[in-house]
Amino acid sequence: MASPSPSDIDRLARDISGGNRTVLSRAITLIESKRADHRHAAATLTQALLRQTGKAVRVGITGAPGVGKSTLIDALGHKLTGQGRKVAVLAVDPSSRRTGGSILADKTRMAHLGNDPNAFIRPSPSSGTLGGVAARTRETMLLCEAAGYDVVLVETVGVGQSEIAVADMTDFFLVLALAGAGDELQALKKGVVELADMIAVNKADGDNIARAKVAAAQYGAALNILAPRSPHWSPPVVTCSAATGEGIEALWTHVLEHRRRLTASGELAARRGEQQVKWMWTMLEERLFAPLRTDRGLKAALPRIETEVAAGRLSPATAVEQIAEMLGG
Ligand SMILES: Nc1nc2c(ncn2[C@@H]2O[C@H](COP(=O)(O)OP(=O)(O)OP(=O)(O)O)[C@@H](O)[C@H]2O)c(=O)[nH]1
Ligand SMILES: [Mg+2]
Repeated sequence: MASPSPSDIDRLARDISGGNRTVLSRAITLIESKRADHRHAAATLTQALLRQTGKAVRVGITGAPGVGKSTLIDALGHKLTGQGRKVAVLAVDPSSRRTGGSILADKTRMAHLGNDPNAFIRPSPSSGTLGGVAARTRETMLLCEAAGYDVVLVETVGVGQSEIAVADMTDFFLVLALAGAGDELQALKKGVVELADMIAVNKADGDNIARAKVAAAQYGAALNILAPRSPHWSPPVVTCSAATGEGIEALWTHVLEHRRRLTASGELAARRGEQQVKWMWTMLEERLFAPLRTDRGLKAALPRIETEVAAGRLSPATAVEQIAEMLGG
């Protein structure tokens, strides 16, 4: 892609505000680019659109692989577009878990939304550090808001730190769980539950309904002993079936009620302000650390320096001096 001129960026901004999906996709590619001139153009673009952002209901959705996140997003998203909403679906998946074909995989799993003119599905940026991938997704979310999407659903698999990044870019964090197999305790151990604004035990259909209800009761008991994330909200535990659609409407009602309460108390605005500052630091760190990952000389020298430090031949302080010198000060 050529380097966009200021007038190109003006045009991009106008077309995005007008809801042009092709241009939105192109602008996201700009955001995901590693080229410095693209980064600069992307930053100018998001700044130009900033006033038109922030209006969406931002929901993060996590849960173990296969718990039904994509299926739930498809069912919920379809319901919402049916109510006249415009829904953007994004993902944060920095692992190489998905290679090639990921768009296809997600679009096939999202049979309804994949063909819905009021839905926009964009898979996770595919490479980079978690901080970098998540920052790109957050900027993409802003562009989608400027393009008129008023619900943004961000999927992330619950196996690492990516849940925290997604909780930090959304207003409501939904943890999906399953009944049985000690899953309840695992989720608790990983600390994901502390971030949850709601837990939904999915696949509550067929023979599984009773077991799902038992699991929900266990989660409820576990949540009771944790300090809630907000003084204005006790995270509910519900059961649902993304496959049959049972419980999906109720789930959304909780999201809206949460929003009503946190808006009234001023907590939503405060949370978003804190998130913005946090992202500034994440992106700054990302930028300052970039030479460590890209500079050839440094990349070659770092393993040796590490070995020397580990062996006690080089003090960490001297190592830092050496690295800083190579970084140019
Ligand atoms: N019975 C039943 N099956 C479901 C339900 N939701 C999802 N599934 C099935 O579970 C499997 C995994 O669903 P996905 O929606 O792809 O799960 P995911 O959490 O997005 O998975 P990853 O993206 O790989 O982490 C698919 O075969 C779905 O059809 C449900 O509510 N009930
Ligand atoms: Mg999925």
